[in-house]
Amino acid sequence: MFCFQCQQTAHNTGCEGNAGVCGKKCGTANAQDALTNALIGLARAVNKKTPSEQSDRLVLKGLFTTITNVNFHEDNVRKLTQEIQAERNAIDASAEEYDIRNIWENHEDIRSLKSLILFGLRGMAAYAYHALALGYTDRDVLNYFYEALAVLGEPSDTSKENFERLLSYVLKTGEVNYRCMELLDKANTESYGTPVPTEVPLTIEKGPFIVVSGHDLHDLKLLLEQTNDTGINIYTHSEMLPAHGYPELKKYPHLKGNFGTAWQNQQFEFHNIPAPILFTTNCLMPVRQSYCDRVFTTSIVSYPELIHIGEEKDFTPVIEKALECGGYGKDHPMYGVNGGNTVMTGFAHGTVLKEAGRIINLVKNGKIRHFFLIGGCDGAAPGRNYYTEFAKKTPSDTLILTLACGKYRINDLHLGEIDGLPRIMDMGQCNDAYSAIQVALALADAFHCSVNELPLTLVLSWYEQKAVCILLTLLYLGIRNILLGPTLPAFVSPNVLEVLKETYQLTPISTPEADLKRILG
Ligand code: SF4
Ligand code: SF3
Repeated sequence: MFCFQCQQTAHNTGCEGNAGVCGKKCGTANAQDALTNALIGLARAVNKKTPSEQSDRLVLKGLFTTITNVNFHEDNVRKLTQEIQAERNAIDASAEEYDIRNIWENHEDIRSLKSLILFGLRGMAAYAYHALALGYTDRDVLNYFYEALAVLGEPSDTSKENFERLLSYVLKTGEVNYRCMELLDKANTESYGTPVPTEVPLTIEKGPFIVVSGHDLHDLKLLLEQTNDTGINIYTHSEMLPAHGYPELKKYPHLKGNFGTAWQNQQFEFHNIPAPILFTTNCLMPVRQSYCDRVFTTSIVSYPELIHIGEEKDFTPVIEKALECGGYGKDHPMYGVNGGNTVMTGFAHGTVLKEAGRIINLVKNGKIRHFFLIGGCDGAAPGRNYYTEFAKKTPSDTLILTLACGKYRINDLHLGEIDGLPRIMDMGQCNDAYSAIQVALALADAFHCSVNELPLTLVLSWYEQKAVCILLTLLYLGIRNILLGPTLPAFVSPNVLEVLKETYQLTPISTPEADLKRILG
């Protein structure tokens, strides 16, 4: 096997041998490569024809399946590959597959640029899939998957023209992902309303409950409906936390609070948990003995021997397990990583921009000196303490916007308020980077300047491939001076890094003190 798509890749070079750091086994990794080969075959078959709904769905499922911590089930990956091959044969059996090893073994710059495109497509497919689950699609977004997959399968030499062409596809992936995040924002807010600021308890009330993890709001909504009046409470986990801000989800009184912190802590937070856990997307870790009989998967997530809830979304097995486990005998307080017992969410662009006038005045009269967007994925790397320390050291006249599961490093800190606005405002899941962009654009408009001239710094943490597509969107939008950590991607070659540094001043994090000093002058 060879895989180097995520931040925790072995030695920051690549996972090889019998299994990856994430627990993905060699057989599954090779099956995912074969799946990607088949997707390129399908893209070649479609080649400018109008694809069927079935092709679109298979492309999204296929790419989503290969995201880190989504699918550990070799047989299911192979079954999906066969479906993709059958679809290709039905369209154009002469279209050939591609061998992804041609990318892994290519010149490091070609490998780097094609990896940026491929991993960006994987992240974007997840967002397109969530939008599709709510009935929202965008033909241009869908078409781009075929176009870019076909580009991955083109022979590549190391000429300057080819470097430039692939680089243009890297940025185009960011451009299309912007549209895709916009689509998902529309799908989420039209389906569930504009998020409103909401305080979320971290205490688990006594009695039966279900923990829901991942990003899929549609799955959560269906589970809330099916558990109505059953006496079972529902708790979000990890990236599901922002669900509490949506009016159409928060109206369910049994959506009670949030369980635990970010994904990398699940193996000890789920130890002996008296309740089932439903994974709707990443990040699932290899399950431990003390709770493996309680983990359920749905949608694209899959793991050998766990019960999978199929497309009919009948959650009866999860509900029965919740009643069987019974929950805690009395209220069970839990705490964030800094010891807090509640967290806030719901500051999406619709809500923040309602306060735009007030925020602009606070900037003009010097009460807000700087904005930080501390966003991205959490993970196990020790260097990720940087983000907690950074937030703690920000001066009291600065505002922090958060996104994605990296927020768990800081979301239980109480850093006070500026004129009634909490200093930490959570904008939502990783895909809600769209919200942050809308706020930045509105501020730039109000101050008649570019986003790069705003008193705003993006301090990003990355782990999996959704973070890749978001980074590409920010680069496409021309946003400079982004701080990135905890390490730089193994798939960014020195030459490609040079371009990113030169053109966008993309900067690796150093220490919170040094970075803050430089930013705030
Ligand atoms: Fe390694 Fe990350 Fe790939 Fe898992 S997803 S095999 S940890 S690079
Ligand atoms: Fe987290 Fe896995 Fe990326 Fe959506 S849940 S941000 S890591």
